[in-house]
Amino acid sequence: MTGGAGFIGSNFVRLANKQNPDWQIEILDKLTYAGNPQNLDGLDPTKVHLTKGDICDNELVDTLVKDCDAVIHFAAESHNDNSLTSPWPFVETNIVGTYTLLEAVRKYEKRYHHISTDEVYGDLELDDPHKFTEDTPYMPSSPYSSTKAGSDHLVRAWIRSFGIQATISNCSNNYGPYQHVEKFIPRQITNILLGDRPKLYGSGENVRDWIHVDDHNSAVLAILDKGKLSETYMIGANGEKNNKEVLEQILEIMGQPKDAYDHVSDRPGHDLRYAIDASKLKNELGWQPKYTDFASGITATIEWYKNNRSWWEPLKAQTEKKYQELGR
Ligand code: NAD
Ligand code: TDX
Repeated sequence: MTGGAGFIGSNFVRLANKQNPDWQIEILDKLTYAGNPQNLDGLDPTKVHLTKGDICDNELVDTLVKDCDAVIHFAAESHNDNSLTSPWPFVETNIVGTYTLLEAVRKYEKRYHHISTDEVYGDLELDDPHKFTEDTPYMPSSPYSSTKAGSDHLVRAWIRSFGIQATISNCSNNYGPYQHVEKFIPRQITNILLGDRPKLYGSGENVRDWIHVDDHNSAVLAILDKGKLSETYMIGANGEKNNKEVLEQILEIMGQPKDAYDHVSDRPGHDLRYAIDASKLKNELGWQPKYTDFASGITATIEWYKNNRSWWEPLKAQTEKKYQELGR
C-alpha cells in the first residue's frame, strides 16, 4: 500500500493487521510533512514494513509491485489549502504518482484499489435533495480535487483500455486519530488545548459529510474482499453537518462557551456542501458504518488529541504560521 504513514493509511494498516493478521503489508511512503513513521509504532515488524520512497519513482514502484498481491493506493497530497498556494506537488503526486502505479499494476497484472474523494464531484446546494452517487458527473473545484479527479480518470481509462483489475472508492470527510493538525477538526481541538481560539472560515455554513476513519477503512476492506472489478463505490455514513455546528459541538464537549471562536476569511473557491449516497456499497457488499453517533466519535477523537500532545505539538507552530500568512 501507498501512503501508509499518513492519517487514513496508518489507520488502515492497524485495522487490516487486526482483521487479517496473516497479511504482509509493505508500505511505500515518501514521509512528506504529512507522513510520520510513529503512526505505525507498536505494529509487528514481521507483518508491516515501511519503505521510504516516492510513488513517482518508477524503478522503486516496479520492484515493490512485482512482489505483491495487490496495491492499495492511499498516498496523495491531501490538503485543499496547500493546493491553493502550491499546486505542483498535487499534480506530481496525485496524477504522475497514480500513473506510475497504474503502469506497474498493468505490467505485473496485480489487483489495484484506488482511494479517492467525494470532492471530485464538486459541490451541492444546501437544499439540493440529491446526494453524490457513482453516476454523478465529475466537476472538481480546487487544484486538490481536480488532481484527484484526474487520477480517477486515469484508473477508469486503464480499466477500459488495458483491462487492469481495479476498483475505486470515493469517500467523504474523515475524522479520527492521527489526522494532521492542518485539517479542520484537529486544528480546532488543538487550538483549544493550547488556549488559542478556533478559526471558522467564512460563515461556517459549509456542509461536510463526516465519517470515522475506521468506517472508511472497513469499507475499503469490504471492497477488496467482495467488490466487483471495474466498479466505483461511494463511501459515506450519513454524517452531514455544517462547520459551525461541528465547531460548536467541539467547544461544548471541551467545556468552552459555544461562541469562543474567530470568524476568519473564507477559502477561495470553497465548496459549499458534500453529501454521499452509499446505497450501492451497503446493498451490494453488505457494508455498514459502526460509528453512527458523531458525538461519541468526536469525543473519543478529542481524548486522543488530549492524550497525544507529543504527536501533534511539533507540527503545530509551522502549520499555524502558514495559516497566519494566509489570514486564516
Ligand atoms: P495524509 O495527507 O494524511 O497522508 C498522505 C500520505 O501520503 C502521507 O503519509 C505522505 O507522506 C504520503 N505521500 C504523499 N506524497 C507521496 C508520494 N509522492 N509518494 C509516496 N507517499 C506520498 O492524507 P489522508 O487524509 O490520510 O488521505 C489519504 C487518501 O485518502 C488520499 O488519497 C486522499 O485523497 C483520500 N481521502 C481523504 C479524505 C480525508 O478526509 N482526509 C477523504 C476522502 C479521501
Ligand atoms: O481552520 C479551518 N477552518 C474551517 O472552517 C479549516 C482548516 C477548515 N475549515 C473548513 C473548510 C471546510 O469547509 O472546514 C471544512 C473542512 O476542511 P478540511 O479539513 O480542510 O477538509 P476539506 O477541504 O473538506 O477536505 C477533506 O475532505 C475530503 C480532506 O482534507 C480531503 O483530503 C478529502 O478529500
